[in-house]
Amino acid sequence: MPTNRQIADALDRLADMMELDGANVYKIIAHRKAAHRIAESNFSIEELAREDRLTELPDIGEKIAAKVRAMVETGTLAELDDYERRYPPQLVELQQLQGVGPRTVRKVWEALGVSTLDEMEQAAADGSIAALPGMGGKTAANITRAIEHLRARGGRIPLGEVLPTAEEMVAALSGLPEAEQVTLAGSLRRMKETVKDIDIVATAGRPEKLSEAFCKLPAVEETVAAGPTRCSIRTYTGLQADLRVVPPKSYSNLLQHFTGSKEHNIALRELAISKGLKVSEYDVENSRTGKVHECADEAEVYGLLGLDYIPPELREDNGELEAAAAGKLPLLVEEKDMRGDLHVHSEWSDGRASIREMAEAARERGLEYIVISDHSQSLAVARGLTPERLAQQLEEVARVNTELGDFHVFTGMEVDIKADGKLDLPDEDLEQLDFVTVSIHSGFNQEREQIMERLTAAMEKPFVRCIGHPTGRLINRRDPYEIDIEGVIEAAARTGTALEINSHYWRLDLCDIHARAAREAGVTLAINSDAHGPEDVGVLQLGVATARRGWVEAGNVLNTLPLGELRRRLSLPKKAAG
Ligand code: DGT
Ligand code: CA
Ligand code: ZN
Repeated sequence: MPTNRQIADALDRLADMMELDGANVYKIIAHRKAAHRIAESNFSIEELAREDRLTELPDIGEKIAAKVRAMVETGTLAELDDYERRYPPQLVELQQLQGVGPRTVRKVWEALGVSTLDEMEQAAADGSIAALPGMGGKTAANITRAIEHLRARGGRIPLGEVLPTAEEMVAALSGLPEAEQVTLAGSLRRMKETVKDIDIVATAGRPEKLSEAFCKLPAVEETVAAGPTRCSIRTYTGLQADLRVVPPKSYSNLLQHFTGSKEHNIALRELAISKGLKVSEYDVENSRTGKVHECADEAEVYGLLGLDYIPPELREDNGELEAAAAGKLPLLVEEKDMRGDLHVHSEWSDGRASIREMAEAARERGLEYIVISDHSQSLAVARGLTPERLAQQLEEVARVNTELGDFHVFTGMEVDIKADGKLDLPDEDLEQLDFVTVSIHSGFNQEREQIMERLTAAMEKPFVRCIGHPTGRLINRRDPYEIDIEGVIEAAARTGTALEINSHYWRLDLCDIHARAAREAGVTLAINSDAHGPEDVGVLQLGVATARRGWVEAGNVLNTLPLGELRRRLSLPKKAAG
């Protein structure tokens, strides 16, 4: 009875083994895609296999379907077993090391018999990897760092991969007649960039009914623990979700407790004790009189302690309690403050839709403007624009603007800062654009000084308005390039260049901490979608959440400006505008 997760894992492991073995790359990709499809499916793959309907799914061809069917019948994947007789299965774990390819893993295993993370760590430390032909000290150092990284990141999942499922669960439960209030809690409510699990808090007239319904949601693969007022399930995608159902009178205290963070709660409780109060997940108690107070809402919990209401995104024990006591919490930016999107791709480069389609989708979402910022020529894989094609694009933008009337498309570009530090198009081509964003898409492995020279030289240019995804990190996937973020923030403040908070769920770049530092330095931020299709344009939820976690107010964000004001800003030199 393999679960979706087990089937997907087996296919993924098979792909890993194929990589180790040097198999055809398209074959490997096909297995990975199928594994991904299965892992993302919210219904039983086993049932589908038994009904012989697997090929109805995208990404699953006849050959892979046959393997899955065999696995459902026999419980194992014969091809994987064959590979695992030839290579130690633990080698797969070593392939998860960032920047360590399968060829290296295989070579180190063949030469030194290294097959586990611990052995790899040892071999990198004692010089035996560095001594292998074609490897050297730099390879060994990379391996050491990659191991540290793998150990540190544990099993946390990017927020954007979990939020849709979590929101669907809350919506489904809220729709039940038994439900009164249902809310996300924990790190999801605080919109932390990675999360461990889904926490849901609810009140219901008949709690056991809600718990039952929870265990039967379509996304649920198995029930981990079930009781009338608390239960845990695991979804087909391998996520754990916990539900707590309490009587209405305890709801606000429980929500406050389960929203966390743990650090925030501990600090809050200490503060309470100093005021002769005791905060628990049930109520607030006066230690002297023993009188208990159940709060009607979270604001009351904070109010009893002499604090302003603290939005969930700030509850990390990073100074929010002091600010709330002093009445100095920021008025955080909200999604409804956003008036435009300054980083949008079209089919002119690697986007999937026309300029007009992107503009219309943005207008549907209530925005007033977008900047078309397609890639520049050196990004050949993305069909980046040459000066000639950029000139043609400008004509199309002008045409779209006359057609659209009440919505504005600004001209722009996401210009590559090439590895040698030069911008990808001549200044005279870029000067004519309304809004130029520059980004780094190559030379990731350069030394810090070189990367910083590239970025600061670009920021000195009067027409460069913004740095796109400033650190280049991909959550759980790729480290930032070597960047001195303080230096970038300082240069941005000095030159009046905006820094982007990219809302793509793998990026969230700048991250919350950097966004806060930028805001404190007086840097203007831009919260952008980096959309490549109409479904993504103006979708700024995660970027706004990241900004909020960085204490950012609407006034710190360039694209909260209404169209007329942004036009005026862009007509001024950027320092005066900044
Ligand atoms: P996660 O799941 O690692 O992404 O982060 P959280 O914050 O969702 O943590 P989780 O799920 O372990 O617990 C949910 C909330 O429950 C947490 O934010 C605060 C509260 N909580 C959990 N353990 C403790 C604790 O030991 N002390 C206090 N005061 N609160 C706790
Ligand atoms: Ca949690
Ligand atoms: Zn980019």
